[in-house]
Amino acid sequence: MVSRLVLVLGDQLSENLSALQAAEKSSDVIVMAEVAEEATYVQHHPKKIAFIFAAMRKFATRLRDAGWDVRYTQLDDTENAGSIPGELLRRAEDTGAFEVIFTQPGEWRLLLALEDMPLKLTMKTDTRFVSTQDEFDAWAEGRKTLRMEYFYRDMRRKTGLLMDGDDPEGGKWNYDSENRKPAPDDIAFSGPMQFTPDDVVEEVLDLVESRFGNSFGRLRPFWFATDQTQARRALTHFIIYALPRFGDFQDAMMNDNRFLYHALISPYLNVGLLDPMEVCKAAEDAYRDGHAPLNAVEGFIRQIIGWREYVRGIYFREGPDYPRRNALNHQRKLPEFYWTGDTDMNCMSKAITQTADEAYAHHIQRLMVTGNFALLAGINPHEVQEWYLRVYIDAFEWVEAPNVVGMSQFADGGIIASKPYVSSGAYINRMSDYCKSCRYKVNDKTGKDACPFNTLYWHFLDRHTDRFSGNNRMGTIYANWKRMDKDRKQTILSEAQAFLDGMT
Ligand code: FAD
Ligand code: DLZ
Ligand code: SF4
Repeated sequence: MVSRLVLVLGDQLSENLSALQAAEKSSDVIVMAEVAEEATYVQHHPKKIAFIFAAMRKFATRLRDAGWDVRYTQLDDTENAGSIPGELLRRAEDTGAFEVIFTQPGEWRLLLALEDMPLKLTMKTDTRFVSTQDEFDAWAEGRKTLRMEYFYRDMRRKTGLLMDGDDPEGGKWNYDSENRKPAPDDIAFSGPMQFTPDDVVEEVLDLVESRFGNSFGRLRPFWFATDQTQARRALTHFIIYALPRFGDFQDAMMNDNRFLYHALISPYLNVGLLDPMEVCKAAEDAYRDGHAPLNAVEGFIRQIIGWREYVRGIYFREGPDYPRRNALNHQRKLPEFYWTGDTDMNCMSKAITQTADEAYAHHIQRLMVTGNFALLAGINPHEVQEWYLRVYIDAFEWVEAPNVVGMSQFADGGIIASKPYVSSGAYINRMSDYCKSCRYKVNDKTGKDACPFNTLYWHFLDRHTDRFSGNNRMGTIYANWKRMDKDRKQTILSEAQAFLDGMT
């Protein structure tokens, strides 16, 4: 007699998952299911669906090899109930189980659907994070502002990573000021480790092609790791060949190099093929062995035990309405070129085309190109949020929504960002070689060739004067705007408006 079902979701592919830890191999049954509802609640990039299905199938095999009874449903199985709750109910009927153990899912949507089920539910904390939600909430309680930097310092103390007794290694907590070098002439790193699809992956690719082939994005070539061994090899490859220069060029962007010195491990971390502490310890070892400098290793570790943990804390603290916030009341619809890359703005075209091909763009492309443009243009943040959730292989709402709604679009009213991440073309020109091959001229502030980021920048600041002119980090910018000649201001604003009006 089966006593309980144990749910393992597509982003819970870790042997140390709390639900598995709480289960009995001899009597419990694991439920894993490829379901239409998860594959279509947004129209994901085909690479993302393929990655998750392939990794799920391989993880199921691993669990079976370890002696678990796994009931796995493939997408095209005729009895597939189409949703996670539906599959649990079907398996409960088949097995006679009336209790489900599950680890807290990473999205409110699914958490609320599971809580609605007519079965006995035992939800376990997701222990694959450095911080618990209770810890985060306790840290946040009573603070006027929730700046990541202070949370990050607590995580350094908690983990002992890059600590020298009670002090930060090297005497400073944060080496970001050393990590802003512009795009170099060339890159010595040949990119992330790529894997040739095996039979399991090929079968999934055929399935995804037939069912989701018309979605935004290219399915093939597909080279991502789909199991823990491969993901660990990809991590080692990054640590050896890219980490030493990760810090220097973390914010740079290049026409002919899509990955620079980035790790491309977010999909592996987010579905559980890599553990955050394992990743950070590998990076710290590289520093202690003299292989990688402190600015690179600290910058890398901060992204993982700082930003990654912090955004998760914010997502669950703020509640299910967070992804729909719109503090700046931006209502413009997402322009069509976000789906085609068909725009004369070279930076946008490059970031979008790359996203379609790879289901990946690095942080600064997401924040300072596509995100910056959407914010300047006043695009509805919910449409922007859905776009990011659809197009990136690493997108799960707990990490995607705070980055988009909070950090990038300022739509949470400033919980995450102390000021909006907006810039004119000058920033993009400084950090990339995009402007050299653009039909617009980055140094033109007005006129038919002027870079649209230049006029839109002032248009944004002007229309949000009431909200931001008193922000002490934006005082100089507003003083410059105020000093500007009235006619020039008018020209800038009307050119920006004409650009917006011409956008479809
Ligand atoms: P690297 O640059 O090599 O960094 C190493 C790791 O640090 C990443 O793998 C990631 O796990 C972590 N990390 C870095 N920055 C962040 C961050 N801001 N928040 C959380 N973790 C971070 N990351 C996602 O995992 N999923 C998303 O859906 C996502 N959406 C984003 C949307 C916007 C608008 C922005 C600005 C950022 C978003 N990020 C997201 C954060 C970041 O861009 C990606 O984590 C990173 O680009 C992944 O590539 P990488 O592994 O090469 O990262
Ligand atoms: C993203 C995703 C997709 C595309 N498909 C599945 C699936 O078929 N089965 C599954 O268990 N999980 C899938 N996932 C991941 C879930 O959407 C994810 O677990 C929730 O959004 C919570 O983070
Ligand atoms: Fe982008 Fe403007 Fe540079 Fe063109 S000139 S690449 S639009 S920042």
